[in-house]
Amino acid sequence: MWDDAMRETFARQGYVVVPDVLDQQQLDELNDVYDQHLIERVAMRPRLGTDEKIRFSIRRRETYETTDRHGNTYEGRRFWSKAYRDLIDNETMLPILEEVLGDSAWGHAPAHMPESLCSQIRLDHDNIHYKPGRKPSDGPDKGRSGLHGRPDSWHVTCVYELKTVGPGDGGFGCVVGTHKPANEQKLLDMDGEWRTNFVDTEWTSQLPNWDQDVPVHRVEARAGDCILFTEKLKHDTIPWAGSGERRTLFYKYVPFGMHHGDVAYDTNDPELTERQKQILEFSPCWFNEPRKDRDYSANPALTELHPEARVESDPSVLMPGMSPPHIRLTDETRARLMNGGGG
Ligand SMILES: O=C(O)CCC(=O)C(=O)O
Repeated sequence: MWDDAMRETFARQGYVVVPDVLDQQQLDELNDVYDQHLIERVAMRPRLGTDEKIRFSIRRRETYETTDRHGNTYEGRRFWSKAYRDLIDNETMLPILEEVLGDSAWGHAPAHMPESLCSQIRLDHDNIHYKPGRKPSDGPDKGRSGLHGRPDSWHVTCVYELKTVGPGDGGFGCVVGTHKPANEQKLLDMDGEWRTNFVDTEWTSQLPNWDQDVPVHRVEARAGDCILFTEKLKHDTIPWAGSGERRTLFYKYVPFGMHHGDVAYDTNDPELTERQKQILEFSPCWFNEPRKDRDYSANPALTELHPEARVESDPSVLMPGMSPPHIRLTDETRARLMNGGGG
């Protein structure tokens, strides 16, 4: 399935649709749990005082805390059943993820990551997007915040569609090729507010001066397909216009030792397999440092640098046109590494 043609498409576009990743039984199981959450949500709506038009979000509905063997606190479980757990190490997507996150030529893993760690990828967080089917009388759907993603990002996302996304429906959209800095520059050079005015829909329009060297794709997919995209790519949510529901799951992975959102999962869950636990567990040491807006003081292990940490990733290993991952470090760490030969 993951052959040179798909690799080439992914390298050129920054995303690729991997067809038929989930079979009908998996889809049924995933949709059953989804249905259950929707029913509970609808039952809650009158109590919450919301009305029909409010954007429907299931995220963060169910959270609870547990603590792992290192004393790290985990929160959140959201949609959880065997079918959801099995997505953590989906047999089609996992080898692909290990390659694009483990081989530094793709620009996600730092070039100085030792070979032995290359296959130890981590699920950093997951998201769930839902949209009810739309009628012509419904008001505008606003989509999201605007195009985001940067060529020096290091995470990769599996987008599982639980319902088919057809032509013009909306959902995942991206600017093809902008995971490469030379193409991103074409956006940066464009006059006008390109982040929000990137696509023609019933409610939005593309800038008239859009550079057609960097076309926008409204990505279609069948239920069971997985859209694999690199977060280097400029992407966003296109307003939903489909008459059917949008049911999409996002599983976001990082290379070993690279902090990103660090949502944290309960790795004590007895229902997880050993492999799933490994994929959910935090790395024991790091090649970058956490975001400044998080407090890691209670979890010093989450800030311990790997002995091979460097201030930047060697770009000579990259495929043509790609960017290395940005190695986020504090000024103090940077100075220390430079003085110690980690420059
Ligand atoms: O709705 C979508 O498919 C886009 C999601 C997105 O922007 C993201 O995952 O960062």
